[in-house]
Amino acid sequence: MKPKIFISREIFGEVIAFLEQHFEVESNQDDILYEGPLLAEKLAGKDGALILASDRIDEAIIAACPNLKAVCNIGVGYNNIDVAACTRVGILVTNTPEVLNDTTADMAFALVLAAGRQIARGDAWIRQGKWQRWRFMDWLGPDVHHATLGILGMGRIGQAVARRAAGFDMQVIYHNRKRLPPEIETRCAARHVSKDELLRESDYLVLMLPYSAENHHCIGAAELALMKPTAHLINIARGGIVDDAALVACLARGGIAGAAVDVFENEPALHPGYLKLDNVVLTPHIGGASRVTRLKMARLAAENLVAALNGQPPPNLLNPDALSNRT
Ligand code: 8YV
Repeated sequence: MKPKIFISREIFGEVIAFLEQHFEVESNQDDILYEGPLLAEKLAGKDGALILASDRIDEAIIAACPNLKAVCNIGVGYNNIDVAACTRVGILVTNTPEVLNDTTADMAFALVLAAGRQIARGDAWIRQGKWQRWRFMDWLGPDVHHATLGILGMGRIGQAVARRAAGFDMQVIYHNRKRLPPEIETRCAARHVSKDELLRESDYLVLMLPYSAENHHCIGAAELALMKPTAHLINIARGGIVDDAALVACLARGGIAGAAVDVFENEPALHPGYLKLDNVVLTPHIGGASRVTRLKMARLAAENLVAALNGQPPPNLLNPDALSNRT
């Protein structure tokens, strides 16, 4: 008998077809968001799950689904999964690193340019019928070239952002818990600085760090107060890293010049203050959303699930300790 799996949200048909070669598949192609007990009901009796960032795998779900052996996330960030609880009961957890690096770095740069060069604001202004005559002295904003790009969280995506900055002759500074080896710093032309220095010096500060309890609100009122009034903040990492209420208040009083935000606390709900501001560019968590990349992510997650349920080590196993806790 084939193992049973649940695919939690709508994904590519070709990936479902691949999984059907290996498993008995129940798939939610109506894209209903199952939460808490409803998700537990769907996962009960399943051996594996292919899930997205919107699906929360917590202690209660784990306790309700004793057959579950593998949870494979389509996404590099996995703060939606209680990995420690999975490890304790031998559930293998995987993610999809690397395949989205360049797409997400492209988006980070798009947001740097959109925020600095007032692209969304200009677009909205034209659509509102406000463009009556062209004026030489209108729309005078900052440059991107030769500005200082700060990167908080210099993992694989942060490094890809840094490499793009070379094309704009930017100075790149970064802060990371662990300083990068010199050869990577050279390749990225990036200088390690303290978090305070990063906040003080950056003209464009890109957040690229994973969410964890430790990183919750790591950009709040105190950190924003250190930034230049001419600076722009770009959050493409995870909601919750920025205190949205503090950012809204700071943008409203001109504490920093602008922001671009792709990820929000409690998304898709967002702080209502964002909608009243014209110095923030808002996008709906689309950092990795190119067709090719999303397909690569879904395929990689599916390959992880096939390996995990066939007794092979999945390529992107996050909790190797779970292997020895399997019953
Ligand atoms: C994904 C992301 O599309 O990979 C991540 O961590 O934030 C996104 O690019 C999302 O997680 C889908 O589950």
